[in-house]
Amino acid sequence: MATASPLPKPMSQLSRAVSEWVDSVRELTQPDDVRWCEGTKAERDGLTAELVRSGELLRLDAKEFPDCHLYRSDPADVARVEHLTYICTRSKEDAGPNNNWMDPQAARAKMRELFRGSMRGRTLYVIPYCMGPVDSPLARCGVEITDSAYVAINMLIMTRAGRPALERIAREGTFVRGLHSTGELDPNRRFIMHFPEELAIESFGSGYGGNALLGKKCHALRIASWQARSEGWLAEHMLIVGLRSPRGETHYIAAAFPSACGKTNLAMLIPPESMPGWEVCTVGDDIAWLHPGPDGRLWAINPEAGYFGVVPGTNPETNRNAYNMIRRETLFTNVALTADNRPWWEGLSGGTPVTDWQGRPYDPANGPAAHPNSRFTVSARRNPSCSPLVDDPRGVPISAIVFGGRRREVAPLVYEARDWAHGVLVGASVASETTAAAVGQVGVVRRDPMAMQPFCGYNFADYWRHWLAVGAKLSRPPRIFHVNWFRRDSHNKFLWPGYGENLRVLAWMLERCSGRAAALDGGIGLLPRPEDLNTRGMTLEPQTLRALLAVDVPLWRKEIAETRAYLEQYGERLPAQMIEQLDKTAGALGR
Ligand code: GTP
Ligand code: SPV
Ligand code: MN
Repeated sequence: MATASPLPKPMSQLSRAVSEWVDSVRELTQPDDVRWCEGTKAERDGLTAELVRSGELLRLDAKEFPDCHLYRSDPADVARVEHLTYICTRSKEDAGPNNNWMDPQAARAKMRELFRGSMRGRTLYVIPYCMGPVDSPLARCGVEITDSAYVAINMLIMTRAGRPALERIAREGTFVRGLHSTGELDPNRRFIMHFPEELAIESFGSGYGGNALLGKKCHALRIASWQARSEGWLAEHMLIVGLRSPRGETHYIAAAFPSACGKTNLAMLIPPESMPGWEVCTVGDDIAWLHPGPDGRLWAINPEAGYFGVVPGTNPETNRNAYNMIRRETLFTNVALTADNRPWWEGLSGGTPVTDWQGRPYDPANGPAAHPNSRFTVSARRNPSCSPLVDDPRGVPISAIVFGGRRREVAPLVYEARDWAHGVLVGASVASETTAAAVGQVGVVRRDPMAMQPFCGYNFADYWRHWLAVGAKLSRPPRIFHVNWFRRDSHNKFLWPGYGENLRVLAWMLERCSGRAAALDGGIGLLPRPEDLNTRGMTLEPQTLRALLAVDVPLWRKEIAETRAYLEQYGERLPAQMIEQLDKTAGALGR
């Protein structure tokens, strides 16, 4: 006799801890309705259709951009707000000079008042999610509560969200609690608070990106970096890319560049035609969780399931795959429109913008047509070079770690650290020109250690100590490199073509990893000689390549003095090894 399969349990009954939390938030915020997200495609399509009906989403030209939509954010809510982002630990020193700090009790009280009644007239969405493959021991779960359907749709694309995540939470009993409300979008009533000791996030008054999609920077970096320290791993602002050389060797590289400095592009790199036989696969484009493995290597998973990428500059010439990826099933935020309802942004060669990102008739006097921090949200599966290993619960083994910044001078195209401890100093010394990814001035050089300045959930001094400790545990540590794709000449032109051509630099790194390539000691670290880089098929003047690989000693002495002054701010908590490594470099450059 056939037995009818039982109806699945309602989501609200799967985890008592989650339900009780939802009830308490409901009481505080007073929503009209509560909806638990199952994580199905039908659910996401339904939410999207609702937002199209309400006018919050605009359907784009179905012929050229099928299943693509445009969302326009509030014009004063277009990027991360670092000055309103806080780490709330019992001890202020645990947050460190690198973070804004608030006493946890004071912060909770302040946020309680903001959240009180904030969801009246709105729907509360409950989004259980898993950062990483749901069956991976390296993955971690969270639940975001939000009153924004736009945020819910983004989370459904960016994470493994829904019933399987909630089932894992019910089994494990722990999860990160992320509470979000858009409030009135008043910049004076906007705060992004983190309580790492309680695994909790409270975000109010913004609906944008890293401020509101709490699985991303808030959970997978700020809270996870705190968890990672106590559990012996690393949560980093890194892409993960796999490279198969013509010899048939596959290596994985993890690279940390500050926001809007080229992670997505490097993760999706297309080999130049003059480098036949190379294959590239993307594991992740923004965040990596790195664990020492039983084999003495470092293993990485990408905790995310989608890309929240910078739109301007994406085109068939810079990256054909990225351009094709966002021509279907993509949610655009703050791009411009052409007369035939196609999305438009700076850097596209065809099309003419008629409506700017704010929905006004386009007028160049108002600035760029698309916001410089306009973004696409798209499933990683849409990436033609997506690695089949994205769902592997073990992750991938990392051969090289790369740090980089956007520097018009000083930093050469590439150099290699002497060893792991020196590599930690190289990472800690990263400085980069600011970009539109965060509110504030663009183009000024600031310190951004490991590209984590906005994202490290605890004191950088403790973080570098932790990096040193993780390295000491690895019998086969990755080699560590530094790159700079953004060096410029006296006419302000980029010296290096970048994008796909960056493979030439990665290829040298892999030759170093295999012990086949030579390097010169340049004082700051090990550099390729011009002839060590494969430049076949490139039009690059020999003097340009020499300039790209030059170490300007007086400029570097100044850089080292600045790094020293920066590190000294961390006082007694700074590991002595950091200054020892700096002294070694200073000594090598001569005083
Ligand atoms: P976040 O999502 O903010 O973390 O940014 P990201 O690090 O992923 O940067 P992304 O790859 O989106 O690139 C940011 C901007 O830099 C885009 O406008 C790119 O077109 C440009 N860019 C990326 N790679 C290169 C490069 O190698 N050379 C040059 N000149 N520009 C690049
Ligand atoms: C970044 O700023 O590094 C991003 C975009 O990746 S956001 O999600 O806003 O953090
Ligand atoms: Mn990023």
